[in-house]
Amino acid sequence: MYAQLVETGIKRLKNLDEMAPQERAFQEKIDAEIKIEAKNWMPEAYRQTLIRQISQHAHSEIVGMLPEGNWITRAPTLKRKLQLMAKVQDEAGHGLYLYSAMETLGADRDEEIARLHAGKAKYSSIFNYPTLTWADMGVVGWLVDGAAIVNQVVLQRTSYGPYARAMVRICKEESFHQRQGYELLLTLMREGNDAQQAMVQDAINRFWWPSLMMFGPSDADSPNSAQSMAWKIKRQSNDELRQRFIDQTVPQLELLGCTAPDPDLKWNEERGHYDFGAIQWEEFYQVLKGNGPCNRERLETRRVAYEDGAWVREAVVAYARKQQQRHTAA
Ligand code: FAQ
Repeated sequence: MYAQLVETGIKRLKNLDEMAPQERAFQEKIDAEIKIEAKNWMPEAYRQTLIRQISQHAHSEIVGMLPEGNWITRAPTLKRKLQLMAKVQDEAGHGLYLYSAMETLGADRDEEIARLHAGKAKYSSIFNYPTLTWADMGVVGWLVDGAAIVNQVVLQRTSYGPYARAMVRICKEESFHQRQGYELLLTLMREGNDAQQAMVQDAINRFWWPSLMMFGPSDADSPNSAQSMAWKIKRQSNDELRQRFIDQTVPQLELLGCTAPDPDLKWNEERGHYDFGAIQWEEFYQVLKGNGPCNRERLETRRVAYEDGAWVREAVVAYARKQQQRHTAA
C-alpha cells in the first residue's frame, strides 16, 4: 500500500541515500520499528505533522463531548445517565492525554486551543452533526466510537512513543464505549416499540455516511498519507481502515435488524469485502470549511466554556504559586 501511495505521486519521498546522515539514522530507526521519543532528533516536518495530527485528535475528543453531553439530562434511566456521564468524562480524559502527548513535541497547549477557538484548527468532521434523539446516543457509541477504534488500534503502533502509549488506554476505553452504544441499540430494537425501532433506523441513516467520512479522504486525495506512512505515523491508509470498519460493522447492523442507507452495500465474494456506494465528498469538504450543520454552534460552545473556566485556571495557577512560595520559604 505504501508503494502504491508513493506511486500515485501525491508526495514524492526521498530514498535513504538522498538523506543527510541524521535524517537517514532517524528513518532507519523507524524502519526497524524503534519508537521515536521526545528527546530524540527528528525532522522538523515529522514534528509538525505529529503536532497537527495529535492536536486535531485532542480537539476532536474535546469537541466530541458536546453531541453526547447534550443528552445527559435527558437519559431515560439512572443507569443510562451514569454510562453517558462516564463516557463523556472519558472523552475529556482522552483530550487531556493527547494535549500532553502534543506538548512533548514542544507545542503550546494554550496556542493550539486558541487556534481551535479561532476556527483555524481542524477537528473530526463527525462532531459537526446534531444528536437529535436518544437513539443517537447508541449510534454515536456504536458507529463513531467504532470508527475511532478501528483508526486508533493501528495508532497504538505509531512511530512516536508518547502518542502510541496514549492510544493504548484510549483504545480500551473506546472499546467499552462502543459496546455500551451497541447494547443501548439492541435494547431499543429488541424491547422497544415501533416508534423506538424507527428512531434507531433514523439515527443510523443520519450517521452512516458521516461515520465513513471520519477516516478522511480516499487515498488518492489524501495529501498527508504517503509521508505519514513512510514515517509510520500512519500504519494503514484511510481507505484500508474505512473498508475494515465497514466489514466489521455490517454483521452488527444485520444483528440489530437494521439497514444502511446505501443500496450498493453488498458482500463481494471475490474481494472478500463489502462493496459500498460513493461517498459524498463535497459534503465532507463543506463540513471541513466550517459549513456543517453544527460547526458554528460547537465552536461557540467551546469558546464560552473556556471563558467560563478562566477562574478555575487562575485559581490553579494561584494555588501552585502559593505552594511554591511556601516551599521556597521553608
Ligand atoms: N475530519 O491527508 P489526510 C473520536 C483532514 S476521535 C476533519 O488524509 P491525515 C473519539 C486532515 O486533517 C476522532 N478533518 O490527513 C470520540 C487533513 O487536513 P490538514 C478523531 C479531516 O491527517 C468518539 C486533510 O483532511 N480521530 O472520535 C478528517 O493524514 C465519540 C487531508 O486528509 C483522530 O483524529 C475528518 N474526518 O489523516 C470522541 C485520529 N479526515 O491538517 C467523542 C487521528 C481528514 O492537512 C465521542 N488522526 N481530515 O489541513 C488520524 O488518524 C488522521 O489525522 C486522519 C486523517 C485519518 C483523521
